[in-house]
Amino acid sequence: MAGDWFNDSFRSEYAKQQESMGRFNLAIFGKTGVGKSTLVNAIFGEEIARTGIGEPVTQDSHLYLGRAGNLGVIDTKGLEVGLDNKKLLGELNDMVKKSRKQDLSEQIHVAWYCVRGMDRRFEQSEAEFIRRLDELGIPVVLVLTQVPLREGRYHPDAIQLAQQIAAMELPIVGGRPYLTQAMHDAFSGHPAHGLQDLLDATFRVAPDAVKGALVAAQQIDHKRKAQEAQKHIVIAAGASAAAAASPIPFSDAAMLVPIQLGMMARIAQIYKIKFEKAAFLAIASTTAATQAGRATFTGLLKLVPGVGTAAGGAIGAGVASTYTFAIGQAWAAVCKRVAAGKVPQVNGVLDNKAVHDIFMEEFRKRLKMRQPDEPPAR
Ligand SMILES: Nc1nc2c(ncn2[C@@H]2O[C@H](COP(=O)(O)OP(=O)(O)O)[C@@H](O)[C@H]2O)c(=O)[nH]1
Ligand SMILES: [Mg+2]
Repeated sequence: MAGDWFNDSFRSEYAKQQESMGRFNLAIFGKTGVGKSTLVNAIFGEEIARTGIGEPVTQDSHLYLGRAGNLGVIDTKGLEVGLDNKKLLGELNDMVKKSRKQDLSEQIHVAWYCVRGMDRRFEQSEAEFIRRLDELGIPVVLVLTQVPLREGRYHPDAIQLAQQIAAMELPIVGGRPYLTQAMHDAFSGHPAHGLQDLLDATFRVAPDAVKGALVAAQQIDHKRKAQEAQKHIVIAAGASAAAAASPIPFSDAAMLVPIQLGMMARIAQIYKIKFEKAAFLAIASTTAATQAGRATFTGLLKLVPGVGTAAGGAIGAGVASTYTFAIGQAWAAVCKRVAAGKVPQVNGVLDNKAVHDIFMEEFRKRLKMRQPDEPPAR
């Protein structure tokens, strides 16, 4: 089957990229009902909610790890912060110590400590819990949840609580609570608020090596996704230029394919597109599997200016990088549109032709642009 090489290669690149992105792990604390799960859903989407609370991190543990894609959420079940601090902190201590010997992707990177903004109470036992989290080396973002906002003003009770907490000089990110509302408030008609600030604070303290996973896992900051996609397009274009540093014969352009598939797999994951869907989209975009295999993928190469006229059909660094760059931009355009739900469907299935058109339009557009490393046309 013509499609087999494509599916197999793409699957392997997808797995490699998933592995290299790792997992961002968020621990979430606060009393039952303050809105922890709602907040996680608002920022990371429904997928994490569908996985349920997850698995206990060890046998008999009250800490549960739920995983979805590049995200891990550590939640508590059966113990309450404030009431069961000793037991809870004991279990956390065990988890942190054990995970220090493991990969960064197994560690807790950031904690959100949630307090309902209208509760008017923040107990000493909660402050103590936060200090202990800090001592365990976990950055704590303090979140006030369900804070009413009207005509640009927070509810005075929430402001008062925020000031009271800030005055305690706790080891919290930014030195103050983050005021949020995770849902559209049907009563005041006010939309959700404070989520981007909370996410930005989380980015500030997340380890660099898992920031990519955090970019992919969150679903409210589209700009960060676009920037992350650009970063990987530039990397892949550079790798393609290096591969063709001494010009390669046209027939060897297949050596660029793994670079391009890796880039496409990475971008798909930045936009939370699962393998099966990504493979379908990639085939629709490039028509790679509908014709005679690998050579078809490189068939797009014929559209790159300069290729047809190059002596002996050789591909140099400039052409290779332009080619990969244009594929990256075209693919990012497809992923972005799909993630936004803006690609037409036919009988509940994404429309092949529409996907191909989005890809080709962007691809051709990018080929017309001069690349930064290309000498001006004479
Ligand atoms: N209006 C409003 N309701 C919320 C908000 N966050 C949570 N809720 C509601 O509060 C209840 C408890 O939320 P949940 O996320 O399950 O709390 P958890 O126990 O801390 O995980 C649910 O009925 C939510 O719909 C919010 O930001 N605004
Ligand atoms: Mg919950």
